[in-house]
Amino acid sequence: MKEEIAKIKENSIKEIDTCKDLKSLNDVRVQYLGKKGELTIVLRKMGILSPEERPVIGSLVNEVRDELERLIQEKEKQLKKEELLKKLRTENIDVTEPSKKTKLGSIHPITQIIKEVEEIFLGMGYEIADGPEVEKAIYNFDKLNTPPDHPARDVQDTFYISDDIVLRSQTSPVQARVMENQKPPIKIICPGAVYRSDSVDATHSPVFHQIEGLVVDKNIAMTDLKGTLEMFAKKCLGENTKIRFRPHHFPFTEPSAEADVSCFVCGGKGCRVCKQEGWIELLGCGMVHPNVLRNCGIDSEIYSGFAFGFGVERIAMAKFGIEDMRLLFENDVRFLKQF
Ligand code: 2NM
Repeated sequence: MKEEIAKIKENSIKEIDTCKDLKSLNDVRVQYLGKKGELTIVLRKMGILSPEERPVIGSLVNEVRDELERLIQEKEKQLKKEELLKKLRTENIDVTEPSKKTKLGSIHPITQIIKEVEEIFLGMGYEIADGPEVEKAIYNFDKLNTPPDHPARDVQDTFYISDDIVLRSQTSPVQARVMENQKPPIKIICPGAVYRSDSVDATHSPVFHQIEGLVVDKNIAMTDLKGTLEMFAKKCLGENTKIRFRPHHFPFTEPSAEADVSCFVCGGKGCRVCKQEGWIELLGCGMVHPNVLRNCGIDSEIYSGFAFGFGVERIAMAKFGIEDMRLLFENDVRFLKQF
């Protein structure tokens, strides 16, 4: 058996030495040291030996196995090194080759408008506030002077999560929360997504974006509202922009108005964008209803406020000349990269 082991040792050492790559080295390892390898088989045959011979042969096999493992490891190191050197010699990299152009994305037109409006109001000393899109009906409606029988609260118009939780239909619940938690003076704008149960068409989407503004302080009057909105319209749409107010109704403001701006495309002469009107409807606004102030813990005898709100999609469509609102939500890169 000793001779058998010596033969195995001699042969395997030769074979390890002549290996040219890692694959054949592994084959040699399996052939001698594997489960059915030649050296392993010798160990299995130890049963036929006398008790005196067993430890002698056993330690001899172990010695040979250790030796082979060491040689294989060494050879493996050497082969890996050779492989690397070969790669370095043959695979040269042309560092002067131009790289693939990284395609930069662009800011979504809705985000662009929101950022632009934020900058304008930050410049006038406003802060930006946000809050939950899944909102308590109390904040979305009741505190905003919109009673339970108001048509806006119908399931036809608002998405209900449960009887008293809705997807906010406006960003004013954020403002109700700020009024509850902060003492006047309050000067905030609230941009964000809002939800209404509308069917999709060129001018409607069940999710769209709004920016609402709120100012509450002592002696806030309608003139402050008009001056603020005029300033905003000029900064946003051009210094020559004119603004006009029409009476309107909202539950949360009294008096309420809608504001139009002179068409920033034709300057008021009439064109496709303003549908020959010369004016474009910009936003809704008004003096915060005393009930709203009271509902939010503000003394309406001491404080007054104005608020306004508009849809971002409508502004983006007018400004960028987009005729179908659906384009703003489909996120087709060919569309988006135009802006
Ligand atoms: C609008 C139009 C008019 C509004 C009112 C309030 C609050 F919280 F003070 F009651 N926030 N926003 C408001 C007023 C919003 O959007 C067309």
